[in-house]
Amino acid sequence: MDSQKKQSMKTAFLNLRNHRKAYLICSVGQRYIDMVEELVRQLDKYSSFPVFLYYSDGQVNFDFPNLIKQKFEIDSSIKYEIEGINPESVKTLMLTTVKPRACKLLLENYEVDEFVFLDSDVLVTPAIDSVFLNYGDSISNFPIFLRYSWDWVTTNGKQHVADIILERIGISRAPTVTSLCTCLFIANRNCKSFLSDWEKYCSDPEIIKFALSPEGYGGFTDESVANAVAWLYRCNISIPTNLCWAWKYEPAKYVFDFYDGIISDLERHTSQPTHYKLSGENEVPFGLSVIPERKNNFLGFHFIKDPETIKKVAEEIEKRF
Ligand SMILES: [Mn+2]
Repeated sequence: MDSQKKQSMKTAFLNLRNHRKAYLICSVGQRYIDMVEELVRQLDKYSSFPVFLYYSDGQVNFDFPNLIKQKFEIDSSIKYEIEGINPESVKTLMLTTVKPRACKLLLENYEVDEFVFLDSDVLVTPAIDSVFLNYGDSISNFPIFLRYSWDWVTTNGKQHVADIILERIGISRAPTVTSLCTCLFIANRNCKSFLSDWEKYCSDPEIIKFALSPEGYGGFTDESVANAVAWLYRCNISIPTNLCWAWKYEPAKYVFDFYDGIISDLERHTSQPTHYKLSGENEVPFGLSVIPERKNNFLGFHFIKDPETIKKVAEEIEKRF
């Protein structure tokens, strides 16, 4: 994209609505803090909105004009004594409260009205600002999350931790929402109560106890809780799976080869006909690697954690989007 065109698009965004917008990233531990340097560099290049990096247990060793660094403390004072359960495991689970807490702190401490949250292992394309444009006006009292390409909540034999949360809340699954991913979402000030509930159930001793018990499904993350709370709020909007799971460089090249018409052997996604799915070696198992039909809707890659691969994929995006 030439820089003049990019600048006029940015101006259009800024004039569109009077909301103060920002990106939010949250990294705990040096490995994750170092991992986001490339993502922050991309946002500096592709967006004019500020980027807030909430971090703990480490140092931020990079700077960008758009970057606001905010150190925060993990609440380690909470000590759940759960019989037969290692306190260290409880502590690890407490890290699942970090995402909603960073969101709340951002809204409480800065004049930000609306933000897009991105996981530390996300890389974006220049289309990332379109999330504000396409979904900002649709936020009511819950965040709008990226949807999974399949419905994980209904595909395991064991009782899912989300169901335990629903039992405690006293509601049943709502048919209106699909499985949601917490790696990318947009939220605003009207979502404060959702964010508090999300944080509360992440640190609920009964839920933690279940998650760590042999009967519990192991997938206890902030994501299980977010899905349960989404049912509580009857979330009925999601962002299509416009982020592609990848863990190597080759799938990223493959995606752009497809958009450039160099290859054409991608299959349509059966439940999302506007999307294609990667397969074989290019796929992150199982069925996670999905791309939208149109390149303009493609938001980036998720799940790449190796520093060298991150660099290579970011270069590929810069060259070929
Ligand atoms: Mn992630």
